[in-house]
Amino acid sequence: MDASLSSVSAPARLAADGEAVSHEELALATRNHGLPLEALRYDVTPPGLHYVLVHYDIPAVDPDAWRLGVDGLVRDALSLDLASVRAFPSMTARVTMECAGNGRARLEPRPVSQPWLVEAVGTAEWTGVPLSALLAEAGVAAGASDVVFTGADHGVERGVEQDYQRGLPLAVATGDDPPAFVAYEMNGQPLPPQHGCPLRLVVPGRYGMAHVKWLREITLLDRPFTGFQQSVAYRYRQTADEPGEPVDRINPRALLAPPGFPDFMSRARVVDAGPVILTGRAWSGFAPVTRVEVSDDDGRSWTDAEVDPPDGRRWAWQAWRATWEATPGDHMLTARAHDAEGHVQPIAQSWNRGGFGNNGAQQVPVHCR
Ligand SMILES: Nc1nc2c(c(=O)[nH]1)N[C@H]1C(S)=C(S)[C@@H](COP(=O)(O)O)O[C@H]1N2
Ligand SMILES: [Mo]
Repeated sequence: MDASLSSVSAPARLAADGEAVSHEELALATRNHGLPLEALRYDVTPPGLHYVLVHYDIPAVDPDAWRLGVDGLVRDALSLDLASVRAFPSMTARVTMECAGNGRARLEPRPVSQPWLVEAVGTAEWTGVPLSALLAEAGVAAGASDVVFTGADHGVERGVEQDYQRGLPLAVATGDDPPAFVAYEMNGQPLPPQHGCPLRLVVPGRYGMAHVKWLREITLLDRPFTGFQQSVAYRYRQTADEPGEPVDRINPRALLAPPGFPDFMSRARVVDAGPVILTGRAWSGFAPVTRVEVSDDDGRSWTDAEVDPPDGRRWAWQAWRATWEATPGDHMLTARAHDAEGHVQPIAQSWNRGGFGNNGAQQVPVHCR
């Protein structure tokens, strides 16, 4: 590590037994807000309620001067202004995005980083240009196997100064399933600053870190990208020194829109006895959700909810609902999702050093009166 940066950029670490969330984690948590869980009622997350995760700063951007480069192993390198990007045939897709660190704060020991509970998720209607169209225009040269996407934001992380960059195999970048695309609109409006204005990558079904914001360069390589966000961060590891497995697809998860009304501090819910309609959303980056179960006794017994089919919106969350006969007393509501490839959401968190891909079931304490 550069000696001048070692004083400001700490290595990854685990919280000590019983160590509270620090001011540093709180600073990250206030910058990077989650979806208020009641916003699960909207199929498309309204502007401002979609979760936000920014590693460094939101960069200063002049959309009129913006250029998207397509270079590396291509026949004709491109430098496109926004009008040229918008001139390609467009596509629109409703896509659920979730941060790979969702669930991290409940792990024990806790990986010290952005302390998400369960709310690092949102669904937007993104409009843009399929990557395959941009790459066809540039002409992919022989030998190209991978693509690296570079954002305009710059920072230092665990001592490594960098532009935010992520790679994808060419087959994923240009495949139809899912179709990766460069978006310039979110919910029918130009991208807001925090979501990547003026351009971002969208890779449906993949955890958030793949969806590079403030996208300024697309570079074709003849080998996999091995930069920090690919090879150091975003790996499933049990120990600090193993290479680990890459974090990639979104694991299945169901979330409940908390019923009744909340207590200000604890967020515990209050409902009246009798039938309560439970609703929520469920998604999986592997395959459509086929089944959601709910429990009012913290996962000891389960009942099936009714789940909406994906209805052509394969990459968006699916609504579900169930009627719960609430009886006086305290209950712990949970839900779990199953997908068409047989992935079942676990009740307990599965631990890894970065706190990634944790889809342990949500717990919603409810007091019924
Ligand atoms: N350039 C850039 N792109 C980025 C990030 C970033 O810090 N810089 N964060 C990534 C991560 S970790 C997530 S979870 C998503 C969050 O997207 P959102 O803020 O639009 O919800 O953006 C990804 N794209
Ligand atoms: Mo993330």
